[in-house]
Amino acid sequence: MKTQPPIISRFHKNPILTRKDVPYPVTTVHNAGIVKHNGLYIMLFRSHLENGRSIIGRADSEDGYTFTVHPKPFLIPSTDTVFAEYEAFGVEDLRISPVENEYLLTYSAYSRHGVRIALARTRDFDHVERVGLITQADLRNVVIFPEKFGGRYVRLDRPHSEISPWSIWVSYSPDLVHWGDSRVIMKPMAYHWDEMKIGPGAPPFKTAKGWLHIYHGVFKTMSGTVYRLGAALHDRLDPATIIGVSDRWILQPEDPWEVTGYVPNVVFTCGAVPEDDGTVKIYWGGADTVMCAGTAVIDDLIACCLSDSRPPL
Ligand code: BMA
Repeated sequence: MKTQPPIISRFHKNPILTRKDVPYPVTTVHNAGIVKHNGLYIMLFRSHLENGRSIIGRADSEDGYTFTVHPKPFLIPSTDTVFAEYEAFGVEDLRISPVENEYLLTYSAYSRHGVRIALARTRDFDHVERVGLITQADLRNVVIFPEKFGGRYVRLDRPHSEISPWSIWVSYSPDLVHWGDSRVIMKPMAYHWDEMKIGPGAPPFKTAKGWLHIYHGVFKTMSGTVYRLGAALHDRLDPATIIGVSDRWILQPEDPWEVTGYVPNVVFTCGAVPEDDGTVKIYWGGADTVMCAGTAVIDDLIACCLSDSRPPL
């Protein structure tokens, strides 16, 4: 049988960013949130320090591929108030959601109490204000929809329990601080490429057919796990309703810097930028070590979700 053509075309000069591009000492550059702000691509990437803890750096680009890293990190563990207690072991995997006139930043905050999600806001990427710690332990991978629904913010999150491992849930908030009305909307599928766990990836973006969400799915093999990317389409008016989930993955580790690195066999996304020409630039960390980019035609991703679909639950 002929294999299907790739949905995502990798940029020919991947990886687009490595630790060698960073002017302060780090051991990795990966899992970056990204957005286009006033025509400039702003990437907020995660780096491991030599003590094994993570911070967030900033890199800017005019074309979405060639990035220049700022001389100083963008976000390091807070030394203030309650955030200091819960960010003490590092900040990781930041996502950027444009909502109304600001950008909401969600990231994993690690401490001796576990991992939880912190939320910050910015309008210009120069001034950042921490808003709150918006989950208990142990949750990671929260993405906020770029629009409010019925006056409320909506997020996808990822609780885990032995009974229902690592699934995607939806929660709502009137004020970004208090979240509730939570329910599960998508689960890993048994004996499938995402059977071990799934988690929110890039903040969803709006298309003519619904909100497109690029998520990650994990498969456990005899020699470790494989992280791949998949696509799900959510209803335009009710994002808790999933219209279709692509049965096949849209990206898997293949390039040497995705297959080998700090954590082998990982492609992990925290950001995608839809363009006016009907394509989307997708960014992913390769093997928790470098940043990579690729493009896809948005209609192709939608087609995967609608015509080659598997049940979300
Ligand atoms: C997940 C997170 C990600 C990481 C991935 C692969 O659990 O820690 O940050 O990219 O594992 O190591």
